[in-house]
Amino acid sequence: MSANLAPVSSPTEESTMTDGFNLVIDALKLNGIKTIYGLPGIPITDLTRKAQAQGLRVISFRHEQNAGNAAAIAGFMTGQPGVCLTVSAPGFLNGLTALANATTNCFPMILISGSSEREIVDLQQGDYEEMDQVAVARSLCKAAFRVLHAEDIGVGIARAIRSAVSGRPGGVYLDLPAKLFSQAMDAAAGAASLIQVVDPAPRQIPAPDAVKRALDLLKGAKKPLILLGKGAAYARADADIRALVERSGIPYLPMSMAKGLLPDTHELSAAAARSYVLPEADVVLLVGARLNWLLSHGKGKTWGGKDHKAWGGQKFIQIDISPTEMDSNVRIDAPLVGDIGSCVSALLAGIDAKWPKPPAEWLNAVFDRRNKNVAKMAETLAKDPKPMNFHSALNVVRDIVKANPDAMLVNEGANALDFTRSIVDMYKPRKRLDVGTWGVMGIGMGFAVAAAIESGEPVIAIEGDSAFGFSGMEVETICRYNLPVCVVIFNNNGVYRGTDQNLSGGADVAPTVFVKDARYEKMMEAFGGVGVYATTPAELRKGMEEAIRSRRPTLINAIIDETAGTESGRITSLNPAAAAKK
Ligand code: OXT
Ligand code: ADP
Ligand code: MG
Repeated sequence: MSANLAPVSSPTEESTMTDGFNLVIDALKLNGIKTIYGLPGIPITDLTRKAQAQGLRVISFRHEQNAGNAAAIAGFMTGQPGVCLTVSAPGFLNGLTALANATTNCFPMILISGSSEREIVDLQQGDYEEMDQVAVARSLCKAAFRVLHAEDIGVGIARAIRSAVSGRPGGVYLDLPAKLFSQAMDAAAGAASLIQVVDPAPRQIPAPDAVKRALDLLKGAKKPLILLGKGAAYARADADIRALVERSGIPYLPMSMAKGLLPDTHELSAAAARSYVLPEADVVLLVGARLNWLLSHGKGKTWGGKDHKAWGGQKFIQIDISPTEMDSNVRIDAPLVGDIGSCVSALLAGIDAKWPKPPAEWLNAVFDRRNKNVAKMAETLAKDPKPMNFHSALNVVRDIVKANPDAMLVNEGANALDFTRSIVDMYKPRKRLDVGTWGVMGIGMGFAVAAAIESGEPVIAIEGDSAFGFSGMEVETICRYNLPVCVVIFNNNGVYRGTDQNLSGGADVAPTVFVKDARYEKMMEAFGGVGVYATTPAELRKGMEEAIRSRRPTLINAIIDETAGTESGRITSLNPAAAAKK
């Protein structure tokens, strides 16, 4: 939290008094919160007005889920909790998906929601937007609090901040009933009741014996591998993580949102040899990555196991702030519990010039495989098929990102997601924001808005046409705040493809198919932004270059071969029908 913002008690008309509205705003400002993402209405409309009047930036959305996603990713980008503000019951519920997603992804976020009268809600007497919101939220976030008295606002906000950012970060719910806002209290007592949180995310130093155990295991490895997850990106230990990789000389694999922690073009990157290194490695160091479905639970064929449940024989070292993450899927031989910054620097202290580099046989095998895959990919990218496909379009995006490494990249869809991840290299940490742990559609425009606001850099959002539809109305928000966002819709006329047939032979189109040749770019034009219709890589390139240059809100409708996608992209095997055949 910023330490230099003094409490700014903003008295009401009677200058010696303050109220709930002002205390909430003062408490947020005192703790360095600069932006509220939300959607106004009863009972928080005046809170948004007053917050704006008192210097907080209030970004107003068209749907709370998008505001919530914006707050969540702001939390990931800054390490401070992103704040989302919603109205009671339905607005709160709209924000709740984002809160749950933030918690699942370990993004620090606070959902603040107005609520109806406790006395009426608890007797279920049918208040306006009646709901016991704390009870509903509790199971979907790290912590849920309700503040009933103005003098407790400082404590409520302090507890929400600490809960969101300390230990494993996540989502927190803060319930503020309507009556609280108008409660008056003495201004001096109000100011004194606020808390500026000291050291909100305390370091957690790993135990020396745990560090030694990890180093011993790593040193003895014949085929070591480092796996970097989004926890490593969140930890902001960029220089030490790079030093760990480079000094140890161990190949590394970035998870999706860890791409760019080291540039994807780094000589030790094994990203293009993923299916080779996972089963082959003998010791794997996990840094802020969970052995969940995205890593096939650390076992099975992906890891060289003889069937889909069998252990592949790897030994694991896991760095994580959450002790109970250890052994969640397979045995963790060397748990290293602590914050990533402290753990990595402790490991580094044991990796000196005499540290044995991994055997050349292993390195050669990994880099041969990687170089072959990269060369094969280069051939595919050089083709110029008609109609344009995912590869030829992404060849353009890849160049644009290379030329603009500070730009933020937001990405969702199935094929539009998976191809972008493997084709578009990232060069800097925390630039790639995507569907994360849940593979959730709908993060696109909320993430894009927050990425622009929090970074000030141009934002490129690569969106499947289905994915875009979940948050598409926020193009108005992007235009309203004149944000430098370039949305590129990979339009293949549907979910995965545009070619499915109705199996009954009836008149309705298949469930995965959309209106053909939809003119999405006109949505952006409707609100004063730039719309581009692109059927070739050259048109796409021109549109993207102009968007980055002008910083004007732009939507490029990139027409992709409707036959090009595969069912569920790279995760076809998770479809029940496909899984049953395995
Ligand atoms: O090693 P191999 O040979 O295997 O090759 C790998 C790498 O080595 C190689 N590679 C490279 N080669 C050359 N050069 C370079 N630089 C390079 N880098 C890598 O490439 C391959 C792949 O590498 P990768 O990606 O690292 O490896 P892999 O095996 O794919 O990794 C496994 C995973 C699991 C880690 C990875 O696949 C992953 O992260 N997947 C995430 C998948 C995901 O989350 N998908 C989104 C959900 S799908 C589905 O649920 C959808 N829905 C339902 C729905 C959802 N999700 N949410 C809500 C709220 N409602 C409904 C919907 C509706 S998707 C969807 C919409 C889809 O339609 P759209 O129109 O939006 O999208 P389109 O499909 O485009 O039409
Ligand atoms: P990915 O999807 O990239 O594999 P995950 O979200 O599964 O990443 O894992 C991130 C992990 O990082 C979580 O288990 C979380 O507890 C951990 N984590 C987050 N921040 C820190 C930190 N500062 N120090 C240590 N561990 C962290
Ligand atoms: Mg599609």
